Amino acid sequence: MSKKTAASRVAANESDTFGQGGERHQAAGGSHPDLTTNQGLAVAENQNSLRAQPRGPTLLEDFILREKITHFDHERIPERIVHARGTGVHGFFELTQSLAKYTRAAILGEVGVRTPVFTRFSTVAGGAGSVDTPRDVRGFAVKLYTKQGNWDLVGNNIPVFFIQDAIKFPDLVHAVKMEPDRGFPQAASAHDTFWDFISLTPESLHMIMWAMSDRAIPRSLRMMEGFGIHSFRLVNEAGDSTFVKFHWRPKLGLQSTLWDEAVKIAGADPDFHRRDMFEAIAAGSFPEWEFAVQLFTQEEADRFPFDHLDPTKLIPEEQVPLQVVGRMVLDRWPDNFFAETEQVAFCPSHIVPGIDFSNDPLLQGRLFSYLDTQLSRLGSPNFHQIPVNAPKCPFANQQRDGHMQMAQPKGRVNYEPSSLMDDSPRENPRAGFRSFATAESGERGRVRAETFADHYSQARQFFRSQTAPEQAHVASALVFELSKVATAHVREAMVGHLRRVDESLAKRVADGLGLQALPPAAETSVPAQDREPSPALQIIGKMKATLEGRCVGILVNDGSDAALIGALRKAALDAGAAVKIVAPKLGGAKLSDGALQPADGQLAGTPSVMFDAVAVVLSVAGAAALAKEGAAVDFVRDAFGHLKAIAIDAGGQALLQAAGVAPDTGVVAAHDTATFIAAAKTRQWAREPKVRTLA
Ligand code: HDE
Repeated sequence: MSKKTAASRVAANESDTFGQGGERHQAAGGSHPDLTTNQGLAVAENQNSLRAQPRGPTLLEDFILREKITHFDHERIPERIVHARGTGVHGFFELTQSLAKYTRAAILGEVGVRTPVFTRFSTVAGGAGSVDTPRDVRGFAVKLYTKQGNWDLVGNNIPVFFIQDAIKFPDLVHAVKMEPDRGFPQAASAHDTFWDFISLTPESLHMIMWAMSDRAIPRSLRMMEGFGIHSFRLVNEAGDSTFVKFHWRPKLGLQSTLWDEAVKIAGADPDFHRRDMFEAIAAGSFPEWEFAVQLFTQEEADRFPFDHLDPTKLIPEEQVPLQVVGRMVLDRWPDNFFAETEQVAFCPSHIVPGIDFSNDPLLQGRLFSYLDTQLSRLGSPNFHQIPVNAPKCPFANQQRDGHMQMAQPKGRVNYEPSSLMDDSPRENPRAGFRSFATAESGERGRVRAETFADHYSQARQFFRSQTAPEQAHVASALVFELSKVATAHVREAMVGHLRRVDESLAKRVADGLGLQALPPAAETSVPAQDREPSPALQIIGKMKATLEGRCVGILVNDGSDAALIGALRKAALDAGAAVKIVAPKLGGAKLSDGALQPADGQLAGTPSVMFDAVAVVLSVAGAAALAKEGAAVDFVRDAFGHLKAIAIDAGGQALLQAAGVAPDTGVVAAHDTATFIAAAKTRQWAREPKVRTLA
C-alpha cells in the first residue's frame, strides 16, 4: 500500500464525488456552483416534485425527489449513549517544558512545536437536544493529532469518578438517565433511580460531593478545569515508567453559576455554553488552558493513604504539586457541526509511544468501550477515515474493505509478512508502541482490592476544604436533589452516608429535607479519616478577580444618559469584558444625546442571567416605564439575587426600588466606573445569606 495517507484520498474522493473538482457547473449569470444530485447531475427545479399533472399524484419516477428524501431520512446517527450533547472546537497544543526525561512521546518532548487538536466539551446525562446548563459532570475530551499518531485524552471537569469498576458503568448510566417507564427527567440527576443507585454505591460519595458543588454548573466551558482522572504512565527511551495525572487549567480561572441562575439560563438560552464558546472564538478571544502534570513514582504511590489506581480518589495538589508543561488554545470553530463535533470519535485507547495505561479498573474497561461504541454510532470500522478522526501523520496497514471504505490501496499485498511489495508497511520495533512490561502476580478472581475500601475520607476532605458559601451550596444542592426523590428510604439512606462524610453536612441536609430525626449512619468497615484540607479543591479559591472573557449587560431605555453608557462601556471593555446593550426594543433606544442606540438583546429575551455584571442607566421617565415591566424588575432582582455587581444612576436606583432591592456595597454609582469594575470582577458572596435560605 502506498504511503499516501487515506485522509488525503478521502478529501480527493469527496471533491470528485460532489462535482467540485471536475467539471464545474455554472449557473446562468451567477458564480455559484450548480445544485446537483449526488451523481453530479445538475438540477433544474428544486421546488416541485414530478407530477402526473399539476394537481395529480407524484410519480415514482422522480429519482431526484427520492434521492433527496432518502438521504434526509438517513441524516441522523445514534447519539452518544452518554455525553450526547457537546460542543467541539479546533485549536493547538504547545509544549512549554520538555518531559523528554520521562517519556519518548514526541508531543511531550518537543518544546514549541504546535500540535493540532480537536476538543469536545459535553454534558453527560442529557440527550443531544437537551440544555447546556443542567447540574452535571462535563466531558473534556481532547484529540491531539501528534506526529506519532492520535492521542485522545478523554477526561472530565471533575478529577474523580462515581465508580471503581467499569462493570458498574451501564448501571450508573441507566440510573441517571431518564427513568425507563416514564421517559423523564431529561438531563437531571434529581430523581429516584439515580439516588437509589448512589445510596447503594458508597464508593460514589466522593464524586457526589463534586457533583453537588458548583463545579457541576460551570459559568462557561472556557472556565472549567479538565482532568484525565486515571493514573497513566509515562515511559522513557530507557523503558523507565513514571506515573502521571493530566490536568487542564483555564487561563480565565474557574467560574461557576449559582443554581438559581443555572435554572434560569436553561430557559433563557438553552445553548448558553455553546453560544458563549462560539462568540468568544468569533471575537478572537481564544480560550486557553495550561496543561499540567502530577508525576509520581511507584514508591511515592505506595506511601499515599489511598490507592492511586482507584478512580474515586485524587492526589491532592498539596501532596504532588502540578507542573505546568504546556498550553492549549482553541481558535477555530468547526465548519460543520455534524461532520466534526458529532462524528468525532474519542477512544482512551488512542495513545502514542511513551504513554501507557495504568491498572485502574475503570480505565481498563474504557479501553474496550469507546471503540465498540464508535462501531455502533458511526456504523463502520472505517470511522478513522472521517477527516476529524483521521491522524494527520501517515498511517498504513493491511486492514481492508468494510462499509464506506474511502481508501483505494494499490497492489497485491494485503497481508503481512510479505515479500512481494517493497513499500508494503512493516512493523517498526524501534519507533513503534511497546506496552510497559509489568510483573503481575496474585490470584485471578472477581475481586476488589482492599486498598479501594475507603469511600469517605476524600469525600470528607473535599467538603471540609470548601469555603463557607461553597459548603452551603453543596448542602443546598443535596437538599434540592433529594427533595425530588419520592422514596423516603432512599433519602434517608443518603443522609446516612452523609453522616459518614461530615456530621454537620448530614444535619444540614436532614434539616433542609425536614426529616424529624437523623437516620442511622451508613454501615462501613472503613470510617473516614481526617485529612488536611486542600484549598486547591475550591472554586472560590481558584477564581480570578477578573472581567476577562466575561460579559457586562447595560439596561437602557429612551432618554438614558449617553455619556454614562459610553463611560461604562469603555471601562468594561478596557477590563477585558464584552458589553451588550439591553433595551425594551431591539431597534434600540433614543439616548439623551438624541442618537439611536441599537440593542444587542431585547429585554424580555435577555435577562440578567446572561451577564456577569449589569449596569442600569435610565432616565426618570424610562425608569417609570420599566418599573411596570416584569422583565425589567426581574432583571435587577435576579442580578442582585445572583450576587452580581450592579451600576446604577438615579433612574436605575428607581427601578431597584420598584423591584424591592435594598442596595449594598455591590450596588455602585454608575459614574464611579472604577468601583463598579472592581466589584464586577467577583461575586458579592456576603450578600447571599440576605437573598436566599441555604441549607
Ligand atoms: Fe466515557 N464514554 N465511559 N467516561 N466518556 C463515552 O464514548 C465509558 C468515563 C467521557 O466528546 C462513550 O464516544 C465507560 C470516565 C467523555 O465524544 C462510551 C466508562 C470519563 C466522553 C463511554 C466511562 C469519561 C465519553 C459514549 C466506565 C472521564 C465523550 C460515546 C468504565 C475520564 C467524548 C462515546 C466525546 C463518552 C464509555 C467512564 C469521559 C459509551 C464504559 C471515567 C468526555 O464509550
